[in-house]
Amino acid sequence: MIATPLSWTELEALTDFQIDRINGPTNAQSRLRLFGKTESDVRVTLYRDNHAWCPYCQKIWLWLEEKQIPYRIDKVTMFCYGEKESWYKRKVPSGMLPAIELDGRIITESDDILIALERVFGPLSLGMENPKVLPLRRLERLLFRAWCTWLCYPANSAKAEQHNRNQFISVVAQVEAALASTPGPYFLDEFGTADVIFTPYVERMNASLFYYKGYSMREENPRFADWFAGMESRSTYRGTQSDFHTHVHDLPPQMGGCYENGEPQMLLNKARVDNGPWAGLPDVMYPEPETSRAEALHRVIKHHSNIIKVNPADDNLFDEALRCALTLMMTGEVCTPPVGSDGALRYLRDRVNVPRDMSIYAAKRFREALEETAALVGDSQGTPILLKHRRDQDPANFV
Ligand SMILES: N[C@@H](CCC(=O)N[C@@H](CS)C(=O)NCC(=O)O)C(=O)O
Repeated sequence: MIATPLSWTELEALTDFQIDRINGPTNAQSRLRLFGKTESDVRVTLYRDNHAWCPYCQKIWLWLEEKQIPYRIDKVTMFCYGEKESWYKRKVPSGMLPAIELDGRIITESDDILIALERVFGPLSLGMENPKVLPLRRLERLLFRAWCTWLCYPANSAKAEQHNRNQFISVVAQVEAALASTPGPYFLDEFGTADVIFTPYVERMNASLFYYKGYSMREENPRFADWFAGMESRSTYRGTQSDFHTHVHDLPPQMGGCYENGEPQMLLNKARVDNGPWAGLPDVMYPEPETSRAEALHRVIKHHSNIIKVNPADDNLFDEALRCALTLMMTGEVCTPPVGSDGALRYLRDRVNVPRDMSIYAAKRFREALEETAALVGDSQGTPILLKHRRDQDPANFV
């Protein structure tokens, strides 16, 4: 028997996913975080990007979550996704993110923000200017520069590519040595500021080098592997964590380009990140929560009319195709979507953004269901993801 897709009402009955956005676990959708305190305790507003992409914002976000400081979140559009809000330009004329408002005072520059927050709320373990943290902050910048040199500039010969790779790997060895000098998984004896500082770019390095260079930072470096596992044991980090697919397609417009090396392992990794299977990729290693499918369904139902509206395909055709994918994800029943919907399903598969839309395992389940459903009717791909800007993801379409 050929299954017919469930209706939106029937699908809605299959998820009871909900989290407490104010006092519950870290998540990208919150606008207010209280950690059991009251609104009158809020002294901080964090201005961060709508896409939960900005690495400097992730640093402040993670710090506030770890310290459990009550705060508000106001989301702002980054230039490459759409129009910057005029209210934000009045507050921060450069439009740069992140910024915070602390007791009515605007502060920009992520390091200055952390120092200002430490002065009011105390450091997260050892602070930004502690003599044990300062050399680690310098090491993080060294790693960042070696990564940019390898990833973001075209190497004009195999020798130059090898040189850039060796240079990056020699800095990674220094970071491995720093991690090995403490008994636990973190940079210092206990989790703290140094780990927060390394997190955003190490996550982006792990993704981008896997995809563009065939190099698996997490799998090839045992101390980094332990550090990632330590980070993934924290619900704060899990709430901010992105996946390989999101990072590798968000980075090029932000970094001014990412350059593939064309090596066999790179080509395999690229195909896997783009087309799946997404389960088992080294972007996440903690066990999958039981709620991942229910979370994906809940998030898609909430935004389904805008998801259908922005999709290049005919609305009715895509509505049915999307319900086929969701039916498969929730019930295992295979529903053949309308002929011609394969490109539309893959368009969405390529635009699920983690953690903005849903958490990492939910996105893997959803991408998988979209791909399996698309494959029933063809191999058309969606409109390619742009390299210069991502206005296909303009948050204005989802208000
Ligand atoms: N040095 C700054 C860098 C911040 C930065 O580069 N922010 C980027 C996003 S990652 C930005 O706001 N760009 C403007 C935009 O894209 O709208 C800091 O540490 O806060």
